[in-house]
Amino acid sequence: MNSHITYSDDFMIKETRFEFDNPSKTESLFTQSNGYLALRCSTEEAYCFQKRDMFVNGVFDKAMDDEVSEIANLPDIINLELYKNGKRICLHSSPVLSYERTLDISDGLLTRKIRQEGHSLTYERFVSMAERHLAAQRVRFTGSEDCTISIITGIDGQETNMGSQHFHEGVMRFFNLNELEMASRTVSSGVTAVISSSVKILLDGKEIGMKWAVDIKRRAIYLRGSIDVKAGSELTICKLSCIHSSRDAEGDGSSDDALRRSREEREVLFSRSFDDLMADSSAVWKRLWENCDVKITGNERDQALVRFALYHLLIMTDGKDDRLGIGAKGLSGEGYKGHSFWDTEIFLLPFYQFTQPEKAEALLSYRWNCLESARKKAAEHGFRGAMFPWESAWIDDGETTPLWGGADIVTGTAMKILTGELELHVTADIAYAVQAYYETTGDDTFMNEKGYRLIGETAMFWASFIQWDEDGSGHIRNVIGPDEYKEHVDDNAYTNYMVHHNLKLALRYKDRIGMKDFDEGLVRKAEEGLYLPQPDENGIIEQFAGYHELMDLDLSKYRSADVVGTIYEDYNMDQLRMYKVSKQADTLLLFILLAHDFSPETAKANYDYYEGRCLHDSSLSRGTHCLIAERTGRHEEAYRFFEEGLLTDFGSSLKSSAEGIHSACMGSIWQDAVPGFCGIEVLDGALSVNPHLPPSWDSIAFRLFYQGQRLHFSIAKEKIGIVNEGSKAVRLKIRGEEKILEGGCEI
Ligand code: IFM
Repeated sequence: MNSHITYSDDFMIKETRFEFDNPSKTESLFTQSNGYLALRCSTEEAYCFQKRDMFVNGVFDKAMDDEVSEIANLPDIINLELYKNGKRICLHSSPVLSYERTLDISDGLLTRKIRQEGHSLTYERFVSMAERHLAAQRVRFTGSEDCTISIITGIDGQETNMGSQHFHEGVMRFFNLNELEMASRTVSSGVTAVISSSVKILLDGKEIGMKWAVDIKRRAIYLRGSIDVKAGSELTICKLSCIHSSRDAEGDGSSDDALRRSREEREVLFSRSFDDLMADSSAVWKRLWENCDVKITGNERDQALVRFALYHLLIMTDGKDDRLGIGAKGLSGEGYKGHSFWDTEIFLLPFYQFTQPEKAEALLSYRWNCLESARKKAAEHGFRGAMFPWESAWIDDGETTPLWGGADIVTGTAMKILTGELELHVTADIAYAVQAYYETTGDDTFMNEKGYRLIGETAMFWASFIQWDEDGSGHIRNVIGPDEYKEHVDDNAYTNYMVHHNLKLALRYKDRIGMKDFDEGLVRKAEEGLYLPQPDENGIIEQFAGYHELMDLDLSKYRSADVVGTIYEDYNMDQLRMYKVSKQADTLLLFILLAHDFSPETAKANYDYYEGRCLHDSSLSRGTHCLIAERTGRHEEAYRFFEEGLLTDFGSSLKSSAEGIHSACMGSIWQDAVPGFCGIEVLDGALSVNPHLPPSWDSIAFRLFYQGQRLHFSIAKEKIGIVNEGSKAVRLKIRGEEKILEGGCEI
């Protein structure tokens, strides 16, 4: 367990000491966001190695021609430096008597309390859940002697994305001598961000007029002022900031409009108090937790870390703008450049469709809004239908996978990243997710407007992509499956089965697809002829054609390493192709996603065969292994994978989350705890429940939406209680037994 970040089951995550050499882990884990605006948890006063990031979801930009579109790091608003009698206050300035930084994940309030020789400080901060453009900070200082406190705080546009500057110099100005404004445009996407901050000073709770000086520098505007503070008096600095962009869904797209909205809204917001704004935000948080909380009794650690995952799931999207996906790191860091992957459809959507179906709908609609660009990608490659990008940013950015990655140990150059070209299964994953969403929600409106068409467009892509052999069999060649340690493979089992599912869905819905160029004949040929690798005499489904001929490798050294990807220190991608070693769950995913197409014996045999050959070098791996171990009766192993998943971000490694938390892993934690250990799935038009709780859990309680009805579950070892809080009946299957639960009733 991590030594400097602790948890408790009352929604508190605490940092007990500041990690000067590695501040980034806390910055990521303690990220605050409302799904639109996000702040990494950097401190007000600057230290080395910090990665200050502020993001507005959807503000993507390409800094240079040879780079890809990425989420742009906005000018920093957090900075707030204090000087006591001319000496800068920081954790080095006088002995620290006590320190703690807490994130209250029930309402997103961050508090840092420092007692130092000569004074004490309390820093508070939140990103409002009620006002999506607002971030608020408050600092309270009390000294043991009379002193003069000088304050420097402002908007600093000198921040970059690891060196790439996404913003022009912009226009900076101030109003009323305590309100700053910076409006700047991204260099290639031309999005204007308007950032404004207002600073108020209070002495012993009473607002005082402060004589500020304003500094305008290169890409930065600051307020500077000093005040005398008597011993024992409390000085409060309250900084409210508003961030708007010309990409905001509610705007008209122009810079002028962003500026106008910013000025209008902040006039109201800046007149309100920190506490008042916080109360509104807390009320929204309360409603979110009501639907999404998972209460576990018997195991304090699991309770706290499941909630920690829920916190991140609640802040990575607000579902209010269907032009936005979820980044692989949410909005908690620059890792993966804010891009969306299949992580959303396979690892995150189950959580949203069961707890906040409107967010799931918005996420699938994001793919819908990317449809034109996906059709373009297919056409450019000579195919039909829609070919979705492996990495996706803004809706018309198209494929955004970078071309170069880490070091190639053999060639001495950077590794070429081929996923953007070859990892195609995302297109079938999207179709899968559309159907899963439909089965859970029964949302006909979405299906009629977007869902059927998405299934048809994706199926058309595959039907045109499949290669035909003389014997009439169809093949999917030269791809990368989920296991990214294997490039240029043919007939990857995961891809082929998911494509087959996509084709089957398209045929099932053929009359509703509403797509002019849907070619039923071609889709049928593909569905009938696509090669599906079958279990061999040992029950094993070959991961791809030729996998069985590969050599085994002793993986113990890599499997026990503290960090992922250490195999790259010994092998490059060409060499990895020769070995039975996988980065993450690949074939095994089939026994979760298409579980009922395979026998339990096949699932077991494949789990035994592939798990030992997997390095779990992706955070997407353990959650899947937990689910399959659970389903195949390996309960202890399932729980071990669950624990490892819980610790992916929260564990002791200081580096693992430096560039952001792992969003898919957060989704997996929920999937393991709820669908996994409670055995929940939609089966033959009913919600099936078949729990097997880990030995250390006494009970679990949570809410789910199914077919538009909110259900409350309370499950103990031998007891399953379900209340239908909705008004319509739902079909359930409890431990295999069918039951109809009327609205307002319980069992
Ligand atoms: O989508 C994943 C992929 O499966 C493994 N590498 C990281 C990506 C983003 O999480």
